[in-house]
Amino acid sequence: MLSRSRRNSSSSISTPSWGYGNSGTRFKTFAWPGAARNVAEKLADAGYVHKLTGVAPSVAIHIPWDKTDDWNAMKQYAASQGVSIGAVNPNVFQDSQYKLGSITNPNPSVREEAIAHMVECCEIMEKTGSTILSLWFADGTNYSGQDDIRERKHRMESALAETYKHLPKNGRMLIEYKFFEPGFYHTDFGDWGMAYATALKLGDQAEVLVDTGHHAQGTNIAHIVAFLLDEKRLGGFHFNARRYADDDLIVGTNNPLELFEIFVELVSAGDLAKDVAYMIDQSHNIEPKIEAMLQSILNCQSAYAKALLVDYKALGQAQLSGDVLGAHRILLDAFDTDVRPLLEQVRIEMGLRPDPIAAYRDDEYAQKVAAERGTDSGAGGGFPT
Ligand code: RM4
Ligand code: MN
Ligand code: MN
Repeated sequence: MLSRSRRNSSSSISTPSWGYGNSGTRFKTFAWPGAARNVAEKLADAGYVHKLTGVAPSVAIHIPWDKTDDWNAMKQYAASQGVSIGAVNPNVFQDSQYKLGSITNPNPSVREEAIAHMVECCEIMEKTGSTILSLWFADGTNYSGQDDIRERKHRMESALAETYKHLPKNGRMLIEYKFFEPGFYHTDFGDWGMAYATALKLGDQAEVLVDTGHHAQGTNIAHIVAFLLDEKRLGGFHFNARRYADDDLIVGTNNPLELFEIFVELVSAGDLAKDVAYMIDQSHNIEPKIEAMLQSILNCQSAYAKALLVDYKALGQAQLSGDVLGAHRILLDAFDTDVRPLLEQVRIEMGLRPDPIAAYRDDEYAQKVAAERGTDSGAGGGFPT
């Protein structure tokens, strides 16, 4: 995501359609003037973000939030906005029948519905040219004894095996995990190990997706990343920042060092990281949506650029000689470098404005869409008032 000259997956990052619309907490959704109201507006905003940054050429979609009856038209429209359709995310958590789970539900007919939806998403991949089926399940329980955990595991494995058969030839299934919420006793994919073990059973097209917001306090995510890279099962990321829970804040804002450490693992793994899909998974509550997305991309670029500056040769020598703090300082030297001038230079070479946020603030896009789209009165959300 640094420059055109490094054209592999690390040169780009995907933005989520849901990050452009109104979203909030369970207390309140504050409507943002000009927030995208439908998938066309989301794609237009994503196209604008790509125009300013040059590194966000695809948009992840969530089904049914972004459902259309003419996928070809959506694909064409996305192309007209300068973007393509990225990961397809099935939604098996919002319908009433999913109260006790989707693919792990004790009721076989609910499981069938969930599988049918995922198969439909595989078809959407074919129609839109997407290569990623991105799976996250709200499945879990709230109380010990509520359901048979091993039975649920079997149900989940058989549902994913069925879905796997429908992946497009070049398609990948990325399995996301989360240690809590909405299930609080257990979640069926509680950590990376469960996602990894399942991916191994399914086959080469199944990999693990690391959402940076889905770990317990203090978890070393860089370690998980290194392990999965080495096992060739790191499929991709959902970037965001967390302080307490699954906060979905702007990535890199509250723990830039952690983000840098993750990128160090990716850069030092070389070709092992070449197919990793970089995606943002954020929903913005009080922030301007487009500006939040721009800031997220910039923060990822900074972390990546700093990771590229690490003197890996010297690092290896320090490690072998047991120079604990010397090795650590080699990382800090890179982390403490101001990479903004370098990134500005890269953007100028790409024909872009050096500072995408300044460009956005000087431009009239935000005012234009606010005037056209208005402030959505339906964005109440939260507890009923
Ligand atoms: C989950 C998870 C998924 C996202 C949903 C909306 O916490 O991060 O990736 O699709 O939220
Ligand atoms: Mn996620
Ligand atoms: Mn999440």
